[in-house]
Amino acid sequence: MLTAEQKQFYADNGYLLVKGLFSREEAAAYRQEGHDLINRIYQTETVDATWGGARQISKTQTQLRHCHDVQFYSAAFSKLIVDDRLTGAAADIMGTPNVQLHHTKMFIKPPEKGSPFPMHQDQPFFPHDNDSMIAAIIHFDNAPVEKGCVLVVPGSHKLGPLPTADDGNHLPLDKYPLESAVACPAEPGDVLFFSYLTIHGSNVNVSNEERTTLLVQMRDPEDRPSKQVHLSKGQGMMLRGINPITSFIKDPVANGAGPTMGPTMGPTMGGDTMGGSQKM
Ligand SMILES: O=C(O)CCC(=O)C(=O)O
Repeated sequence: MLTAEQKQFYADNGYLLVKGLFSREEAAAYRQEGHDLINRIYQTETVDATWGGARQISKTQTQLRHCHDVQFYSAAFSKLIVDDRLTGAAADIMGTPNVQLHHTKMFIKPPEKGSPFPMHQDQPFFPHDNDSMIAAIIHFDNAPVEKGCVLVVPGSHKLGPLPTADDGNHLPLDKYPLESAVACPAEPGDVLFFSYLTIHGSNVNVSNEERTTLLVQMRDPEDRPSKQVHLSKGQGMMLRGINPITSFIKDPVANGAGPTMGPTMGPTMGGDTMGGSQKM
């Protein structure tokens, strides 16, 4: 799926932006599906998924709309997460034929006030024994710098887990300012892959358009959770290949599957300041 050059770039940098993995037409259709879903949810839910740490970055009041486990709300997303183009690239990056779902989450960063994410590693939220975990951020619309595209620190996946700030699971804001990272502007259909050890974050959406993305977190099924945290209903679903661990069927919780977090986890559970390992 990926070229030798792309694999080498990922190995060196801990991230890879794959241009046009999906067509613009596909991205537009998924965008519509995602916005329809969020509109259905937000008729009854008004939870803002903004992290506590984000409030320290932005002087203005920002907002973030989200939905976890989107494949439980629309079959279009079930098809998307098993798409060969996505899982083939993920398999190449992780160096395994087998790709297992950890969780999905869609974010819509509203225009002019879409919330930032302080720089962080995903590892502290769901540590695993072999660090195979990667994220794939699928862009459903344009994500230039002014829309708060994702920022990464190249090569930071080689540093291992880093100490987090006292008030949450993000990195200290003074040591890891958003300005110090490399921007990954993207177009509809582009997919950004990165390791759960790669330092990343994003800035406020100050444009006049929404930024819509779906993050799919994936792992090698043989890489076991070091802690039983950040469980979700769809966790453990095979997206590609097989699960060599057959005991999973008998003991799904031991392998990481658990109750769904729902579209929103409630205002006291969200973000990086809840004192636990859950995050939006
Ligand atoms: O979508 C973004 O801007 C960043 C999301 C992110 O860093 C995360 O969910 O870990």
